[in-house]
Amino acid sequence: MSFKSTFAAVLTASVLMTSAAFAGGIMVKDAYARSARPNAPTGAAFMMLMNTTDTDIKLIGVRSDAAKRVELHTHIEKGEGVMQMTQIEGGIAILAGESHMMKRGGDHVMLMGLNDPLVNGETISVTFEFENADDLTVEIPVDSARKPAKGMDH
Ligand SMILES: [Cu+2]
Repeated sequence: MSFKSTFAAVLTASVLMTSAAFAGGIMVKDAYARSARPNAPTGAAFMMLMNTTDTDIKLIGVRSDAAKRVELHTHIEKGEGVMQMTQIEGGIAILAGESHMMKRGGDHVMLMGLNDPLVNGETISVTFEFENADDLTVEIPVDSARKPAKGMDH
């Protein structure tokens, strides 16, 4: 990805999220969604969740019209380098003043039964539900070509 398009994506994301971020105390940064291949029935979304408050906040769920089922997933090591996806039980704690990365090979938002295939350049709307903060809806750009920050692919 070129510097120019990266900059544009970051700019778009920050403009979209500025107002929501202060409402709920959670800021979502650098979000993107992708499918492993075109027309795949599933996809995933990745982002950084920043807790801008001085109280721990727990992410307890996600929902989206983009897919029939939306879940918080993580990867667990099954031994011998084999990773398996599993649904996260009990939510994800985002500690006061800290951030939590939802990234490839780690925690992620799983989109199962996509209503439409994810198309690069389009956006999907994802709502994050917190135990002790307002819901936060984020427009997440689709970028299936994006390389993982590091580590394994989804
Ligand atoms: Cu998953």
